[in-house]
Amino acid sequence: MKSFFYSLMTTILLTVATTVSAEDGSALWLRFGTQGQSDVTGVKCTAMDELKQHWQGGPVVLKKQKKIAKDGFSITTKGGKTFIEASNDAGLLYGAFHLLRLQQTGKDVSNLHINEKPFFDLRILNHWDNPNGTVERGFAGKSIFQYPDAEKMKYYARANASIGINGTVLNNVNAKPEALSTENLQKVKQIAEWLRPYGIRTYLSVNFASPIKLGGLDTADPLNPQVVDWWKKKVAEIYQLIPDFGGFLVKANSEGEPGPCDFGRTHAEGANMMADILRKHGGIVMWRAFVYNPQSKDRAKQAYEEFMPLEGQFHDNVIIQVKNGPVDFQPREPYSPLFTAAQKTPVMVEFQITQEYLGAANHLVFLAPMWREFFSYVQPQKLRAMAGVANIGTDTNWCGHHFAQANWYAFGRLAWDPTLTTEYIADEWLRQTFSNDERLVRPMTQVMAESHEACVNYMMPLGLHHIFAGGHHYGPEPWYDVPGIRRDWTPQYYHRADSIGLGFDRTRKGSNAVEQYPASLSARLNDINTCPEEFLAWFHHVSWNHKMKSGRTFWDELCHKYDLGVHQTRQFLTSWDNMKPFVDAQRFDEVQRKLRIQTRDAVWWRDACLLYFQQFSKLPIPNDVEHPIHNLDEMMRYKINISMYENPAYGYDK
Ligand code: GCV
Repeated sequence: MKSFFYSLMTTILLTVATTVSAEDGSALWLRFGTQGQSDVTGVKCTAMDELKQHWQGGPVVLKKQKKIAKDGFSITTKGGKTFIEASNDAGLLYGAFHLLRLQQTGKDVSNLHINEKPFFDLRILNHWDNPNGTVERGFAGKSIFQYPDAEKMKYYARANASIGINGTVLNNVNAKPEALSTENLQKVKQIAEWLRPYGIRTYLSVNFASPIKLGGLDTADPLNPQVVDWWKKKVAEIYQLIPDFGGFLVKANSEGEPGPCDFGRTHAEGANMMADILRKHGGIVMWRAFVYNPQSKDRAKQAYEEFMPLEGQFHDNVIIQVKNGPVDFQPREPYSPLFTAAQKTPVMVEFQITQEYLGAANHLVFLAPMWREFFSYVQPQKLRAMAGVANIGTDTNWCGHHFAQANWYAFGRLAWDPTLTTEYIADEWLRQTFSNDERLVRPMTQVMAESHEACVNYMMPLGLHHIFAGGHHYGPEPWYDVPGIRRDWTPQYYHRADSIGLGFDRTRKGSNAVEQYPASLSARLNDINTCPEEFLAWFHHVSWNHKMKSGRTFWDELCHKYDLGVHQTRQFLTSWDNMKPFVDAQRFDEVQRKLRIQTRDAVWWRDACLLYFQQFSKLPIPNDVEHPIHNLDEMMRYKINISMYENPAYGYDK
């Protein structure tokens, strides 16, 4: 009896161990398991190393083929062999990772005829990492570049290459002049050497006043010959160390950062000065359009107002980097009108992978749907490149939340092919990261696909925006105000709640931001009856009794949306609870804990916002909506004390 019991236990333990082995998320989606043992011949390059180590199928031949587009590849099965062909090493590497992805996701690899090429030439991460190791809006520990080591950098490079990312800006756009110090450039050289074999070029954010702060000059005027000379020497020094250096990313005259306007020059004059110097080395300038000042009547209009008059003035190696929306990475924004208005200025989109405004590394929010929504308005063909503010740090699982890895992954996949659907990317990521078991893949794809809308529902439905707590942007504070603070740094500036209704009037009778959109869209947005309801309070001051498509009043709809968001997150938690048999213990527990935080935070958002807005609507919360336990005073007293460099250890706990 005893021996039967022991053998039964051993069988059970072995079964569990083989189905779900211990994992901590550090492997990301590159969980290749047992070593490859295949015959890989042809071009000796990084692709060959990857395949030799991880490919478990038949013989592979790597070949150069000039006719294939840069970074593109073909994979073909002929006579029992798989041929990967590309015109450059990076293309071979992308082909190798594509083949490995097919293997990992359980696809048939016996008869392949694949041709792929990236949609965007430049697929680049922006790290907001500071020299002291903090990461602005970083929720996954410290900077991976503070004390970089070969092993970590190689893994980072492999992960990026596996999804086609080919550039990285190593430091914060709020750049310290020291980024260009000789000491730092030596470090950048070393990092560039680790990344180069994986097709990744290195870039830096630069401080426009560097000639003053680092060079000791008394001006940084871009038309001053001494200033130009300083930049020339600095750029030459960089290229001597890093011959394939990509170029500069610049945040100028924005949120207190210096820029050409400080010297009476335009953004074009500032950007062109740098671009002309970088051109002969093959470098570019990514010049950010994230500019706004407190005097303007509408922050959402400013990037357009400052950059449209400069149409046609930027030199050809300058790209204007525009955030996806006109304000600032809100849970949902309409697209920035600069994308459709700019005809002569090359533009690229900046998405935010790190969840500054989407629950940090505590909330499961898959961002592919949000980026896909952007592309439903802005044709990818309009864009030169795609940048994403990274969510990567020193945390064991790289991104703070296991599911936040999916956003890094989705960014790379969409930069490669912006037509990939949310479900396709989620499915692909889940299979590689967790398991090919349909019992996990199907329900969790659904959770991921719904998660962005759910977050919008419990944070800022129906076009609401920027009603976050001041500073850390984690929780709700639609009431946030501090004597003397800039109005555009307060939620009231955006929500405009009063006894009549809620929302920012950006119609022709209001700030007229609608005018910045193409005529037919502008007319649709301008009319409260045709404006998409998800943008209603973005473009209109909506009366509390406005009739919605559902037949409810606006107030009732608002209550229902907030409540729906709460119920959706609870459903996500239940779905995850059911995943226990298919997920290793550590990752299961860690995700479960985060989902519990998210469900409580959703209640916090709903109750705080509804109680606050109810003061203005003076209307009851409908009976079929769960009612708050606490009163508004209690909600307003609740604070989380964190800085903009960290993830809250837990969220709402009342
Ligand atoms: C890097 C927002 C963020 C800042 C960020 C800025 C930007 O304001 O809160 O942390 O600064 O955007 O994108 O420059």
